[in-house]
Parts: sequence; C-alpha cells; structure tokens
Amino acid sequence: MSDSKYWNKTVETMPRKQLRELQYKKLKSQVRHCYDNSPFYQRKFKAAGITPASIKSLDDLSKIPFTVKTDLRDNYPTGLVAVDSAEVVEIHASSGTTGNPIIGAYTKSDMEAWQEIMARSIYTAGGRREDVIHIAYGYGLFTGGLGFHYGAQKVGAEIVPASSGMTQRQIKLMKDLGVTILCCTPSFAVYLAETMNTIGVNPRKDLKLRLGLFGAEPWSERTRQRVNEALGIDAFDVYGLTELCGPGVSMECPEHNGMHIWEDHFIVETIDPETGEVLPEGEEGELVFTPLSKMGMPILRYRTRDISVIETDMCPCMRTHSRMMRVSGRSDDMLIIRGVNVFPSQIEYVIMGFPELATQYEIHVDRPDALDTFAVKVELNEEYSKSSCVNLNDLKRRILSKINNITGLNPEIHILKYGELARTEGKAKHVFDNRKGKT
Ligand code: DLL
Repeated sequence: MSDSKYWNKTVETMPRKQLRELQYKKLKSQVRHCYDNSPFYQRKFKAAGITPASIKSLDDLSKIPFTVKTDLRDNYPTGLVAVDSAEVVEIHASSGTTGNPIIGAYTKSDMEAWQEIMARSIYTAGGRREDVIHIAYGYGLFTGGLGFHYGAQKVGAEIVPASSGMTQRQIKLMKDLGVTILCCTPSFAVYLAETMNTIGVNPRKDLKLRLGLFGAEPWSERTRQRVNEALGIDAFDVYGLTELCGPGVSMECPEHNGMHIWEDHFIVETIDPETGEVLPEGEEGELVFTPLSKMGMPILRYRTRDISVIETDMCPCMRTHSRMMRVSGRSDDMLIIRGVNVFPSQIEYVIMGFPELATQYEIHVDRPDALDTFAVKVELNEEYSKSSCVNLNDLKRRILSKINNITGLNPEIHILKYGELARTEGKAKHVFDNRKGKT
C-alpha cells in the first residue's frame, strides 16, 4: 500500500489564500474563454452589461448572471460548446426523463482534468492500486460508470466494469474476483445487500469488500449506517453532475464530515433559491458552481438546485478545500403538500430509524378533488416480514407520529411485505406526484 493519504498533497493542502488566488487566475481565463468563444455567454454578458474586464476580483463573480438547466435544454445539443467540434472527444448526457437531455461535451484537456479529480476522489476515500474496484454505476451516456472507470484507471487499480443489471452475477463476480471497493448508487448498494442476504452470501465472510463510493442521488446518514453494517464496509459520499463534469466535484475524506469540493477546479457559492441572493458561509441554500477547467462546454455560475451547507473550517485530514454537507434535497424535489414544504429526505430519515423496516420506500401524492392526498409506502425488512409477531397497527402509529413531528402532516401509511416495492439498479425513484396538471 502507498503510505501517503493524499493524491496531490500540494493542491489538497494548499493554504486557502493561495487557493483563492489560483481560483481568481483560472476564473479570469475562463471568463475570457466564454466571452471570446461562446455566443451564448456573449449574449449573456452583453445583457448584463459586463465584459471580462469587469471581473477584477473573486467578489466580482456575482456580476455574472446565473446559468440554469433550461439554458442547457434550450441550447440543446451543442449551443453551449465553445470549441471547434473537432476538439470534442467525448459526450455524456444526464438521465433526465423529460425534454432534451443535458449534454456534457469534453475536450482532451477536460477529460484529463476529470480523470485527475476522479483519481483524487477515489484515493481520498482510501482506494489504492492494490484494490479491485467494482463499478456498478451505469456505463454509457450517464457519467457515473465511465467517470469512476477513468479515475480508477489513473489510480492503477484493477477494474471490474460491471455497469448495472444482473445483480446476482455481480455478487458472484464480487466474490470470485476479490472485489475490495464497490462504486454504485446508495440504493443499488442497499439492493445488493438485500440480494446477498436472500441468496445466502455473507459479505463479511465471503467478500473482501472494504469501501463503498456511493452517490448520484440523495441518501441519509442512517442509510449509510445500514449499508456499512450490512456489507461490513466504510461508505463514502461522492457528488457531481453532468453539467460540471460528472462525479468527482466533491468527495468525502475518511473523517466523514462533508465532501471536499475540489476548489482548484470549482468555485462554489450558496444562494437563496427564492431570491438568488448570495448567502453567507455556513448558511443552507442552493449550490451554485463555476467550473474553472472546462474548455469544451464552459459554464459560469451554474444553479444546481441542490440544497446544502458549505463549511470552510479546517478538516482534521488537513485538506483545505471547503466541504459541502450531505445534499438534503433538490429545491425542485421539494413537495408542497397542503401548503407544507416536505423534502423526501425527511421521510427517508424517519423510515431509516425503524429497524423493523427495509430501506425501500415510496411517497405518493395526488389531488383527486380539492385536497392533496399523501401516502407513504414502506416495507417490513426480510426478518420481520416472515415473523407473525409484528404489531402492524402499533408500527403504523409510531411511523405516523414521527412523520407528523417533522412535517405536521398525517400521511396514510402502508406497510408492505419485504420485496413488494420495485427495486432499482440506478437512481431510485421514491416520489410519485400525480398532481401534475391538476389544479
Ligand atoms: O449523478 C453524477 C454522479 C455519478 C455523481 C456518480 C456521483 C456518483 P447527473 O445524472 O447529472 O450526474 O445527476 C446530478 O444528482 O444535481 C444531485 O441532485 C444528484 N446527486 C449527485 N450526487 C449526489 C450525492 C450524476 N452524493 C444530480 N448526494 C445532482 C445527493 C447527488 N445527490
């Protein structure tokens, strides 16, 4: 095993003042690149009455207008590409199910930067060249599979490019190949653990798994505890999005106190999602990112809709890069039920607190008449499903009371048998809002 805990100590522990200087230098050239080569940003700058000369310090970043998801959809497929098409070497796209997909276009230098931060991310969690890394994020247009693949390649580890699907065969491969690191969505990690239990594979005895690198969807601390326990691993949170590069924008270190944002490649701001006002450090709000190394499809002040808090105090790991706390939800995932704001993560938090329940859940909202209906479907875990001594009415009452404490609402609670809710191999679908189009 290598002895250093850093992939690039100079960069990862760079004093914050120096890091800010580096960001300013890169921001200036990024703004210049957009101004010279992107008709989209030329129009935006003109409308805002700014030129590259208007950016005289990092504080001037706030003069630049935000870029939002609809800008990307409206300029599909290549309206934001700022290089000659011959410079583009790879395309990825988000998994959105409605409208135009969000495209990511990469040049050779974009690919190198992405590979570097993915290698840094894997290394930060403890991945080394001696590891066998099983990548069960989807390969293809989604950035998850290939993003981890490129990073693991640079670390020099042995890669099992499993992609999604064929869960039982994945478990066999993990066992036979001595896989030590699992990379997938947290919901697929839960599903793998459940399947192992069903087919009689004991991860602690039969596998060599030690780490899990899970992201691409919100998950809770309690899900982490459950997965750690079920698989006998140390699970790490990893964050990113197609518009910025893919996974690798930020990564947890072994302190597990937030994900270090690789600030030599990204500037982060937190804003009030309603007013767009920049919030002081440490306040919860929507994350806005400005990537600093993107040439193919540069993007400035991108509104992610992801809600989190940024901390800049020194982490015991001595990395100076600021940390984003777990994403508590997306501002556009927030449900307004009978006038009350409800985040799916609040419901997940309650469910994970009941050892009698499996981790799968669904939230159903509808408006058959004038009033919203709200139902939560949960499952008993495998053991309780088989037992006849569970008092379902009492369990229902306790779940309801916890949800009511947090939201003030009284959803219908449906307790199903283990395995009755659909499982997913990629990002989980928890919310079924059937009110769309109903007034
Ligand atoms: O999900 C990239 C990725 C792949 C990240 C693998 C981590 C691991 P998109 O499909 O464009 O890209 O989806 C991006 O997923 O805006 C968040 O809402 C959500 N998301 C990603 N990582 C996390 C995370 C990839 N760790 C969208 N926690 C983002 C919570 C996450 N939400």
